[in-house]
Amino acid sequence: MRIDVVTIFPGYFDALELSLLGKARSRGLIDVRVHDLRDAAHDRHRTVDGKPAGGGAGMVMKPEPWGEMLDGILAAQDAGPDPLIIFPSPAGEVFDQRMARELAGESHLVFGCGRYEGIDQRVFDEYADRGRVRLVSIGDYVLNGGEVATIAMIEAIGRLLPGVIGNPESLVEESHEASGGGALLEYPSYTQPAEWRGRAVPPVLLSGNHGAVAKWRQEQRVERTLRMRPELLPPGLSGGRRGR
Ligand code: 6GU
Repeated sequence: MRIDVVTIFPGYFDALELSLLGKARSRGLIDVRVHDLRDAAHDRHRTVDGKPAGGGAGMVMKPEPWGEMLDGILAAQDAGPDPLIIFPSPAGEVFDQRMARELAGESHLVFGCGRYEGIDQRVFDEYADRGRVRLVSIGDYVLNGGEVATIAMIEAIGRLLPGVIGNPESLVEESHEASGGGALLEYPSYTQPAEWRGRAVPPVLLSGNHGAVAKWRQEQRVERTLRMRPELLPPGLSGGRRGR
């Protein structure tokens, strides 16, 4: 998968060189390129923002640097056949595991990270007319810009790409993955020692009874989901307690 990121803070994306994603990049599974928006701002101060038309607080990102940068990325010889441009925005559709899976099927993603009060609306309109654009939020809270949201999305998407995670089995049982028995939260995990500070590993996990372990884990998933995220429970697993 090819990923381009446009930002005025390229340093945020140094984090993508770490851990699994860093390994996936060095193995050529993900090709991430980070572009400094200011490289497309040509005045003496490399200005990327201006006062909001109509007045009001804060600053808005100017359209010209965005146009030059995105045109360059889309015109590159090695651009994907039908790139998807994602603008992280608290005003967008909410990112979840389903969207991560959907985006993991794309061949070329372009993330446009806005700062200040946002990007001039004409940038969205221009690229929506010319191709595919999505505004995506990572949750109902406000960040200072799209960078941290983009890192979260790249990590969620990247780990779903074939070959990135050594053991694909570890993907199926985790929280929010429907293939592991409904979109339930993950069960609690334990390792050695069998007792720590007077706290024992649940005996069933040391019983060697695989059926009993599977049953216990499923019960834990349902119980946890009911307690933490009742709205995720499929009807039938809730014991009729949904919304009560
Ligand atoms: Cl994608 N951007 C910003 N600035 N804030 C957010 C967000 C995105 N998602 C949640 N809050």
